[in-house]
Amino acid sequence: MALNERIVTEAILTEYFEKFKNCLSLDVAIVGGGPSGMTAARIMAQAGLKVALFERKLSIGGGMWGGGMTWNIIVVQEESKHLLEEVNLPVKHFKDEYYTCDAVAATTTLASTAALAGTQFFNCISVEDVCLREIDGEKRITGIVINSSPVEIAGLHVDPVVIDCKFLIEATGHDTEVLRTLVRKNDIRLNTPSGNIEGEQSMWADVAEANTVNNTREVFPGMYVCGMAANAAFGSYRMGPIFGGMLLSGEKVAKEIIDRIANDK
Ligand code: 48F
Repeated sequence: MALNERIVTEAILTEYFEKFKNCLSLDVAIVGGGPSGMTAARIMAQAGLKVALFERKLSIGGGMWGGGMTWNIIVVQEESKHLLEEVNLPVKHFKDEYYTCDAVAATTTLASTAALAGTQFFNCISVEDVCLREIDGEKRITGIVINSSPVEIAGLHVDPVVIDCKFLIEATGHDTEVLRTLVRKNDIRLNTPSGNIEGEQSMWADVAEANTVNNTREVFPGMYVCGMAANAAFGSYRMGPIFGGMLLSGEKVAKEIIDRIANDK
């Protein structure tokens, strides 16, 4: 039978918009497909939550593809290597508490295991704002405002659409873009020492790695920060090409939200 291009188009349209429609009301919307967001996505999807991950770029993976300075090897510490091993990634002991893994294998496997666990991926979509509501006298996040990345990149004046979520995970990395938009547009106070975004500091890997996990928390009702966004929100250091803190941060945010949703039922 001759190939029918119209059916190919119909298949894409039908399946994509069915997926989109099924995601109009999420348990968790993750913004940013770096190592912390992908790890959180996998663990929450495995726990049966309805999770979607929104990534501005075509490729999922954030800053993990290039290891350090494009030398595509990542380094993790002993206490985080289980998060690579549980998705069957080969992890090699280097020395002392340091382990290495191929950056491309790690990035593709974290994305693949999250997808196969049930995470719905929306790449090439930018989150440009959030929805705020006053519930029981408290303002909280109730959704995300999304647009097509090509629309954003071209600077076209096209209105976005909305997806509801019980929780939003801000995993946009160093720029904390979604949190910045929340603070810029609204007269609100964050759960940080100053009530504002504290800002990322220069390189100090030892302190930064531990702080990434400590700073992974609810920064505003309904919104958690993880990965580098957690350090930027709560004012800690950068750590460069060591990825253990990112993976552990994704694990922590996933477990906290799984517990919150279970307790709300
Ligand atoms: O920066 P990124 O990899 O986040 P992460 O999980 O990991 C940080 C490390 O890669 C590295 C590091 C490790 O030691 O310091 O930098 O904290 O990934 C963030 C992703 O979010 C996307 C962006 O394209 C990237 O892939 N992103 C940023 N803003 C938006 C967004 C947005 N508004 N909408 C959708 N995606």
